[in-house]
Amino acid sequence: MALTKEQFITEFKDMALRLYAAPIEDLSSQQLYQALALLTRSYIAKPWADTKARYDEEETKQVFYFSIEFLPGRLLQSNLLNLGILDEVEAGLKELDLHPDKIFDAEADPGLGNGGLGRLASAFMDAMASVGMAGNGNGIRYQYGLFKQAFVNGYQVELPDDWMRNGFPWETRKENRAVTVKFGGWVELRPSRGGHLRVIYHNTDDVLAVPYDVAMVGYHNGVVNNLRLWSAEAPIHAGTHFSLEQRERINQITQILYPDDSDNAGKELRLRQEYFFTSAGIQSIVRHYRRTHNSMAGFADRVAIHINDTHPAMAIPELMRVLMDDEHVGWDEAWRITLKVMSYTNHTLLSEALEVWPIDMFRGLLPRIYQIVQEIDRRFRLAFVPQFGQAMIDRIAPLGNGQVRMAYLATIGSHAVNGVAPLHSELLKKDVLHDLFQIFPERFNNKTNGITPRRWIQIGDRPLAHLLDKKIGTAWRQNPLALRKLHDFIDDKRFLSDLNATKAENKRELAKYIDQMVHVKVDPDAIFDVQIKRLHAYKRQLLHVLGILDAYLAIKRGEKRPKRLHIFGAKAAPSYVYAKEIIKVMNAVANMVNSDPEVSPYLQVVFLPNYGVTMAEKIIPGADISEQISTAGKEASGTSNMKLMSAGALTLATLDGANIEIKNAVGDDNIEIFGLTEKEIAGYYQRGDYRSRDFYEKDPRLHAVLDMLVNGKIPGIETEGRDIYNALLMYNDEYFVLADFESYLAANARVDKLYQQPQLWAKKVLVNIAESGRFSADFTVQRYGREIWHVLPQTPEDDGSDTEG
Ligand code: CR6
Repeated sequence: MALTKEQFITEFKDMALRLYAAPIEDLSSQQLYQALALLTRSYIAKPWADTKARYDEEETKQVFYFSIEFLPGRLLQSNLLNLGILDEVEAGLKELDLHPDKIFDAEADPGLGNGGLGRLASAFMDAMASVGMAGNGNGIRYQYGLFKQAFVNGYQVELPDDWMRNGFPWETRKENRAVTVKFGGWVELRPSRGGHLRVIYHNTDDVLAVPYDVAMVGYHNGVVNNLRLWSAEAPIHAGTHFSLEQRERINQITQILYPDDSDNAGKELRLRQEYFFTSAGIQSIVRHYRRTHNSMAGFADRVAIHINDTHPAMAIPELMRVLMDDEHVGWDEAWRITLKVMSYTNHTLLSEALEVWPIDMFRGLLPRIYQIVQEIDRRFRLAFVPQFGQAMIDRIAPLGNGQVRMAYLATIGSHAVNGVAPLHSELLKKDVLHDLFQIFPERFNNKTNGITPRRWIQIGDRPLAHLLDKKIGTAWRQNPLALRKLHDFIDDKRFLSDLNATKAENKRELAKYIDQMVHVKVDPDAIFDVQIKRLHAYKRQLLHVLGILDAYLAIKRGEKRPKRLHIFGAKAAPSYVYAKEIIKVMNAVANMVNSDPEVSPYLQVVFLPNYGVTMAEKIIPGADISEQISTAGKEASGTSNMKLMSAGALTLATLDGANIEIKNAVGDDNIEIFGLTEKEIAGYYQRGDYRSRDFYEKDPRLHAVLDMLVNGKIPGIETEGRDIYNALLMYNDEYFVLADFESYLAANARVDKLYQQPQLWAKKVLVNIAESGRFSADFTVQRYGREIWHVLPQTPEDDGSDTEG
């Protein structure tokens, strides 16, 4: 859109006055933010309505991305950027003597997700709008987002995240689009006079699902898509009164986000949440379709529904229910439509994260859905037992072991199933979904995750963005593959030193931020070594900590090393005891290191509390090293690896998840790889001959750092140090930390050496930035669009990627 600075100033003052009956000089940052957000929203309203009208008029096939998590990050800057008016607005604010950053910082970050999975969903929303795809989100409007993390005496404490306290100016309540979701009770099936089945519900608990829509603004293309978040309310039936307790129970459904990452929270409330937003989404999609069509026959040509992990897998029986019970479609036709509409992404190989529900709970809460799952199960067995045998079908049928097995249900009811990086997609076929792959090989495919460089570079890393504009023009802002032009300057000494200077500037900014956050003065000339992601044993923050302890001991012995600053950001699931013990140890190590005057000139450690999207925007531009050190075969993809690479950090990595593709993209010389491969680890499992104690006994450096966990040298970790020590030595180190220790140290030593050669380092930075474009989520959603959702032409344009597995 076009907007001059002068126009903006007039309209902004006007908006502020209307809202607060006061001149802007009298307003708080929060009030200025609200006024600016509302003004921005007013610019979005028309293209939002127009986009919707156009989709309806042209009968565009629409994608609905069902996800129990979204992590959109702050929206003000991103919306201004995508509208094409960020520069004008910032110039206008400055002319009014206001600080744009102060206003942007007043925005709450909606933490409606745990980690990578939720952030991916939001990256896809931004990408779909930006490539002009008709893509809508469907999720939950949690009253409280992921907990706010604080450290008390080094321990994680969880505080409520009251993110809507000041309201959420980007949402629009659509109470006229509410639907009713039914729980519990019992169902009666009765043949009706017309010959079809009549389903009569008795004694159900009804919940009103009220949608709140959030605009998803495309980048410079006038497209505005919709993210629909559902809120649970008591229905307004004439004659029915709800007690306070009943209301409380209903409101609870959308009150909190389950804070579990890579773990299955098998709780009835979670099941309620899942059915709630899934049923509401399906009902509203079908209702919208039926407004302009008098049968469901063409539904699958107009609608694609994507199941982001299994939390919305109930979309399959729910669509069957609506098709059969409400629309009177027969089973076979309903199943044909459902298969064509549904597709599913798996995000994990960890068995503890695969969702299963006890049949009793499932049947009690969702009697009609259970009947349909039973029928899916029955027909599946009937169809495939003859060819594949009872034993195999028993293993993978939707119902088994007294459970409803969601990953199997999702695979059986979708026409496409994908993993999120080539290794992960291969392992799905080999392990977790192996038997189903035998039956439905054509459904399996890979779609490597992506990120949105608009947020991470254009907004998050302004100094780099400007340097790029100056050197290679602005084409990369529209098409990140244009970053490859940087290769032309690999020998341009001036540019290489500009790259280093840009990083140095970002590191000074980050140092200030760290000081504000945790009151530690860090040296901006140190190597900034970053690990930011959820705390999980398989991600091996612990390996990183053991590396720090080794450096500590070396410095104590008088060894000189280039200075390193280790930066951590990580939340642990509140019930994940081991992860919280690791956090305590990390904080204790940070304290010990930072307060030791012999050590801190060479080594510092900061653990920033409450990591989230907004904090990531501050950390990533200042990173020199990106630690991606999960046990090979455990990290499905990772996405912080892609973000950090695009900011020119060098990846220190195991051959896991998308690290492998990063390596293929930048070449072996521009990444530091270490550790066991997935195959080697599988070998240990098969033979059963991993003995962590052997590594402890034969490696004196390892011996020394492990002893530090229990010998009192690190103050305050008596219990935690002992538990971790035992996990590594007595319980045989499930994640192969000890096996990878030596090669991890060697890789770190190579990094230290490299960093001594600034020009060589800058070349590696350059290659990483240059090759990061392929990981843009714009390309990822286009691949989904062509190959899974069939909303884009089938002819693949060359996006220059070799990421298909
Ligand atoms: N925890 C994977 O572990 C992947 C994201 C997004 C995860 C991670 O490797 O990048 O999904 N899995 O695909 C789940 O959440 C189940 C994650 O974020």
